[in-house]
Amino acid sequence: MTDATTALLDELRTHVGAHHVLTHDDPGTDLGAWEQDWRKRSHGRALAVVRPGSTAEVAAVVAACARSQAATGVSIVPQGGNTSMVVGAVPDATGKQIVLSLQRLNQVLALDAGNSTLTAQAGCVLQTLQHTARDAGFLFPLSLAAEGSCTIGGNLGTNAGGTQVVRYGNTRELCLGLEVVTPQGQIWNGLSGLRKDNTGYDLRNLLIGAEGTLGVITAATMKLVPLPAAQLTAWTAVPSMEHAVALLGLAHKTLGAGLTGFEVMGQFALSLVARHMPASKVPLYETTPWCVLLEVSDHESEEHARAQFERLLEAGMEQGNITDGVVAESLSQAKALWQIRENLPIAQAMEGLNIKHDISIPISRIPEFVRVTDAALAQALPGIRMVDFGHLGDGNLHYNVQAPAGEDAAAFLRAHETTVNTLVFDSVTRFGGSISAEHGIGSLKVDKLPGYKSPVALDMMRAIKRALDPTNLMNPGRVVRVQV
Ligand code: FAD
Ligand code: 2HG
Ligand code: ZN
Repeated sequence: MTDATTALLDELRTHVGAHHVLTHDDPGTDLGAWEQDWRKRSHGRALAVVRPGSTAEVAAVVAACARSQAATGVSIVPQGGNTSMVVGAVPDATGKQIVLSLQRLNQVLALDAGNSTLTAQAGCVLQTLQHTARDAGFLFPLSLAAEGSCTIGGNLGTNAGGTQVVRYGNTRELCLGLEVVTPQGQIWNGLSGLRKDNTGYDLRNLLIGAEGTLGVITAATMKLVPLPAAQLTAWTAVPSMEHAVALLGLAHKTLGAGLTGFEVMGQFALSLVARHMPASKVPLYETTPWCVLLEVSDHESEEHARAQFERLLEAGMEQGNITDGVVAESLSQAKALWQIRENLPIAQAMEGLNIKHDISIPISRIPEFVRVTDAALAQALPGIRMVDFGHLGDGNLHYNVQAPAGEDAAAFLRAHETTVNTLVFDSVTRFGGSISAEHGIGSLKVDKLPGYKSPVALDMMRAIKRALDPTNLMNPGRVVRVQV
């Protein structure tokens, strides 16, 4: 370690306290939890994991790193819950990156009932925001399977989607203000809670979805909505993706703004839950290619919601879009159905390493996309297994690929991941879609993006990155590569 690096680590200890600067040299310290990503796609080596306890400490850490960068070559990887799907929050292998963990900034700061807003520090776990809102009679509607460990800072960093976007929008739509530490270590307090503010460039929306490349989000003011009087869940069997899309149209018409979730799940994907989590009783999947999970929220009453749902299911059956279905009779039944859906990523991980896609396509074109792309993949790589599921209500599919049964998954990925990605992304492009609808670019897709994004858009992105972070201190090699 050079003198400059030793001096930097000493300075960081003075800012956050010695026991919040963790290094490999500390006896008995294992940094694996911060260095290994959730999907086990990358295990890097950090110079240190630094755990500030306040915004001022985050600013001091960033400023110290910025000052020493020329001498040390250090850079910063912001990390929340480390549930990134695209290797966005772990260090690379150089041993020169600081993991800036936001986990100690975990407080809800304020709930303004009159303004229907909640302000929380960036390291606050999503579930804490949900519970705090509920205790005050509100709903915080961001919902995803990682909600017990992902943080609001990470949700904002990735502009996370989840299972209620069809009604409430992505994280960006739920955010009214941010507090941010800039790459120079300055603090921007934009926690206004205002619903309207046209005083120039929208810095809040620029920082959201920037994956930690433009600054560190330290706190956020989020919108709350009234708690619905009732929420109901239905699980249906549908005979094809065409029918699933037709059912979505019918659900919009019948339920109006009440349609809160519309998730599609392929037979093979569900079979993985049944195999790896035998305690979950997966309904209907054995005899149908697709199941759809629907959620309605109602501001009148449970009876009203049930009547609407029954109307939808009857019409769906008459039109042949649904072949069978169940409406959850209790909250615990509804939870069990959602649990099956939310367990899909874990069941897929239990099946082995895999190739994930979080693509979006205009909804009307999804059936043809799936047919054409499934066929092309099957021809290119006979035996591969498609783990398809996702947020059909938002036109967002997790069009995932698992190695052929019995084949070594790591070897399959090494040999074929590029072929699979290229084939899928080319097809997405032909269908007018996006190669990432929710998980972001991270480092897994950073070298793919230039092939699928307009060069003009990429130039603007690089110009923004260079203007805000001219020395490439913040999460380099993520989203867009720049030369400094
Ligand atoms: P991390 O993984 O720690 O970080 C993610 C990115 O944000 C990184 O680039 C990181 O540098 C940056 N970042 C983190 N904190 C900050 C901060 N304070 N300031 C600036 N940048 C920051 N995503 C969806 O969109 N929809 C889903 O339905 C969904 N389901 C998931 C289910 C499972 C089981 C898992 C494991 C992941 C899922 N994800 C989903 C992916 C993941 O993006 C989200 O879980 C979440 O948004 C990441 O939050 P995190 O705190 O774990 O962030
Ligand atoms: C989900 O919708 C997440 O469950 C994860 O976005 C998707 O595992 C996946 O591919
Ligand atoms: Zn998703």
